[in-house]
Amino acid sequence: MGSMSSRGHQTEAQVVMMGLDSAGKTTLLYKLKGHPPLETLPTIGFNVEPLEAPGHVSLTLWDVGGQTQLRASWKDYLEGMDILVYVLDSTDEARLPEAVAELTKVLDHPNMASIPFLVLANKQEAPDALPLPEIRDRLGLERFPDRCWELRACSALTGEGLPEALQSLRSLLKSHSSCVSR
Ligand code: G3D
Repeated sequence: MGSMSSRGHQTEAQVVMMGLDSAGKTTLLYKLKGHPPLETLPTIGFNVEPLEAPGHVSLTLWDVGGQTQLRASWKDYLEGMDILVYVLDSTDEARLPEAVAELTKVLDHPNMASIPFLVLANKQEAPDALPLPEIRDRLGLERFPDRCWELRACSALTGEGLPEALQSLRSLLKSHSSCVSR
């Protein structure tokens, strides 16, 4: 179970961000932090950054490397997390089945049983991005009717969709207690 806490109006939460390599996790992390675009290198291990989100939400974001050889350690990051953000590259149709299979593996882990999750269909500004309804169909998340989750379109490059993604994050964190009691 997570370590979410409230101090007055402030909510503090641990957020783990996963997804295949090149999905855009590091770019997203830096965009949310307000850093200018930077050249990213594949994440070996993890990046961790604090983030003050609107609505008095104080997040600690764990950006976990997504290369094949690092995925076996994903489960180690689930302990103590309040929410999972799973980032998809909407332009990478070829690896979408692999991305869905990896997400399913994470969701099947016992530590994820009561944790809400937000799927971000990233790179939506790209002309070859798969549209959100198609991604929704291909994810097949209806298989998890008793879980708290949302799917959002965004672009870590332009920042489009990120305020809405943070809004979803906030409402999923609020629903955390009802997920736990299920
Ligand atoms: P990762 O941390 O998930 O491995 P990165 O992914 O953040 O390193 O991003 C991988 C590549 O995708 C980078 O390009 C980055 O600029 C690009 N990218 C990230 N987000 C977006 C987005 O929203 N739109 C588009 N078009 N590209 C994005 P390079 O060329 O440096 O490999």
